[in-house]
Amino acid sequence: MSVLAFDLGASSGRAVLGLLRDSRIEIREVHRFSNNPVFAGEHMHWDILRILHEMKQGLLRTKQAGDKVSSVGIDSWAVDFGILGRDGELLGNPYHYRDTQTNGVMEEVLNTITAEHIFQKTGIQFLPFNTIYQLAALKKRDSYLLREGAHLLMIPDLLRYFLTGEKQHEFTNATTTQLFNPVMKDWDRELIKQIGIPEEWFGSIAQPGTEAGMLRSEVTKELGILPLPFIAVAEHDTGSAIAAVPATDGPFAYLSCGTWSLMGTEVKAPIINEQTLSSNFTNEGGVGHTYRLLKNIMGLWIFQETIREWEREGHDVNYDRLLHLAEQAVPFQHFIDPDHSTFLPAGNMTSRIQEYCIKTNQRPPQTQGEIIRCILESLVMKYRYVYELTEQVSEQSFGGLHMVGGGIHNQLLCKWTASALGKPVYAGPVEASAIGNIIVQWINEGVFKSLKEARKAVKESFPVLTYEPENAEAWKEAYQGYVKYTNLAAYV
Ligand code: LFR
Repeated sequence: MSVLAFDLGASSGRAVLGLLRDSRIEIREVHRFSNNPVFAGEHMHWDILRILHEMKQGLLRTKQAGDKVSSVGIDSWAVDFGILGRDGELLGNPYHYRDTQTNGVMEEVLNTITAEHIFQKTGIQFLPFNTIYQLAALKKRDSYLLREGAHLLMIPDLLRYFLTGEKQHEFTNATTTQLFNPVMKDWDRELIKQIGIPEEWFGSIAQPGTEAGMLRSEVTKELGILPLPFIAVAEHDTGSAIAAVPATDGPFAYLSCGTWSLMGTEVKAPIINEQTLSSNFTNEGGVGHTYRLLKNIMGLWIFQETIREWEREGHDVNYDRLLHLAEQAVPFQHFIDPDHSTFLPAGNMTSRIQEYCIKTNQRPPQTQGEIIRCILESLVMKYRYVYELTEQVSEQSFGGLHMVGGGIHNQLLCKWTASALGKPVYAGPVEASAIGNIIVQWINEGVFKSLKEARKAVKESFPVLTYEPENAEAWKEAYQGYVKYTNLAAYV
């Protein structure tokens, strides 16, 4: 039976229909909309009601197209949340994880609770915008949310609540808060109390692939549609994307490639030790009781922000032209560490890239081609670094890299990734998070017996392009330069 996936990204959302024809999976986009974060006063917010409105449009268009669906699932970016008041109303607009309210907060928290303690309890990497630090930021500025709030819901939980009336957390997204304890398999209430947040905000947690509410009657009446069950899928988009990696045997390395680049491997239990702590790996919950041992890499964010900046300034930002210019530029001239904290917030990327190069004694890139080349080359060098680190911490070796997500439209990126790694890249499917969302709904329905069986169907249903390394020796040599400059940057 067809199912509907809402896949919400940091800059756009879509409603995607999943259909099965002769055991092949087909997908059809029924609605796409932009998701524009909004600055209101000092803070950056998500326009959550706009997203809800667009999701309703998605339900309506599905009906208008005559498509019958048996269930619905929602996935989105992680870590962000809304707070409900005692009467169940949403209090305020959810903050965007790139909002500056968390500046310096992680460091302050780690002065009172050690990183070892938090990592031992949660196995989650230290990112300044994790839910735990966003909550500590609210506490620090004595936000009214702490006095008035009664319940916390992560973004997909919140949207599901609006549509069904059910308040329920979902496992994969819950793990990203850095407040979930994978050994206790529940919220770490001690940690929640330590940061001064009411523990009543955190309720029961659903596993991906379980039913989590019915479309509420107000919405069925408003849209003139029949009631529909909602499934708690892997509501963290990265969890859904990795569920759709078409790897059917052995340990495998993956890269979910979009605004963020998430690189790692799948493990059966979290790996929590000194090495994963010191190299800041995370253990995020996945489908079928798996965990994603991975690192966040800043990804195409720097590239996208640079293009937005040029667009505002009225420059030609034709995508193919920019990639062509980058390919023509002289290789290996300027390197940045994409994960340097200077690149996290929005705005003026070009000058930040140039400043970074000056501070690390490099000639700053000037032309569009040089700047794009610098961004993409640095990114794939970072991929090599994290790929090798993943092999070390997981004590495995991989024969290549599965790349999934919208970023693989960028063929230059895929080609350079293969060259930088000196290993083949298997690119596909593009719509991995929507497909992962869909297959988990089908696992719930019994269409697939296991994640393994579902991945096999993904492999047989979607094209996967192989990129072989080119000029691997030159890339290997240039990697030393990348390591040198990013080490230097660690001290500026
Ligand atoms: C990717 C993603 C990453 C998470 C980041 C912020 O879309 O979900 O996994 O670290 O967004 O939520």
